[in-house]
Amino acid sequence: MSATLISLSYSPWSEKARWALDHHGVAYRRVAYQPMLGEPRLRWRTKRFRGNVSVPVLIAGDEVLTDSLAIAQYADRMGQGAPLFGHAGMDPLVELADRGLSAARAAGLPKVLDAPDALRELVPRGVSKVLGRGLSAKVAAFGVRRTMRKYGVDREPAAAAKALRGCLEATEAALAAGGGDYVVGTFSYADIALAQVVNQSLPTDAMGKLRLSDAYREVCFSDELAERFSGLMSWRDGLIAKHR
Ligand SMILES: N[C@@H](CCC(=O)N[C@@H](CS)C(=O)NCC(=O)O)C(=O)O
Repeated sequence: MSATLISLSYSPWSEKARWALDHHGVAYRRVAYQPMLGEPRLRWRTKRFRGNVSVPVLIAGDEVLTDSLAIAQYADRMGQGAPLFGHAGMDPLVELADRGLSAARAAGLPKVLDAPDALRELVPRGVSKVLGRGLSAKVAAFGVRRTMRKYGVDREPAAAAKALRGCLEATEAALAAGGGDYVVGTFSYADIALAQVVNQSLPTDAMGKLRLSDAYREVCFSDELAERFSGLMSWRDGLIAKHR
């Protein structure tokens, strides 16, 4: 029986897991997670009745993997493709990507709160039809505030924006040291993880299987950042074209 991946279509953490599984040709059934509404079922399936739960989650036989890194390592153990782990120098870069994604979330969510269209796009279509535009935005804002509390996100995003910029600079330096194509010289999970940071800070519509809404892209995209980090955007696009 194939594994089940519970994931969010627009989440970079979910995309890291999907990319690693797909790279290795590991078969899985995809179940869409709905924040808030899906939480009781997620708790039941993972048997985690206390504390925070998040996606992606992979259920493979008796194994329940509740973290994107653990799922990618599982894919490396089970799969057929070239190894994504075990390359010299990659661990600090995977950690850099973790910090970058947290910073991207902290920089992006407060902006989403001020963008009614981006908020409405978070509500499933069937639900927003029933609620109407105004109420949909209110319900989504409630969900976004809850996510901000859950992940300790401040309403003031300046520090996060600075941390995100630092992460992009460090990615650029790693890429130069790795020879320009891959951060450790060969395709690895560190590339997958750092490409998500680039996606979250400079989203375009060519992002492989990650589904960000148009309104969210508009909220997060910055021309100044795009000009400064155009090389990283080209790198991300090339990586997706070749490996996704
Ligand atoms: N450590 C986790 C973090 C995953 C994470 O932050 N997931 C968020 C992604 S948006 C999530 O589940 N959000 C929905 C929620 O918290 O309800 C991993 O790398 O898998």
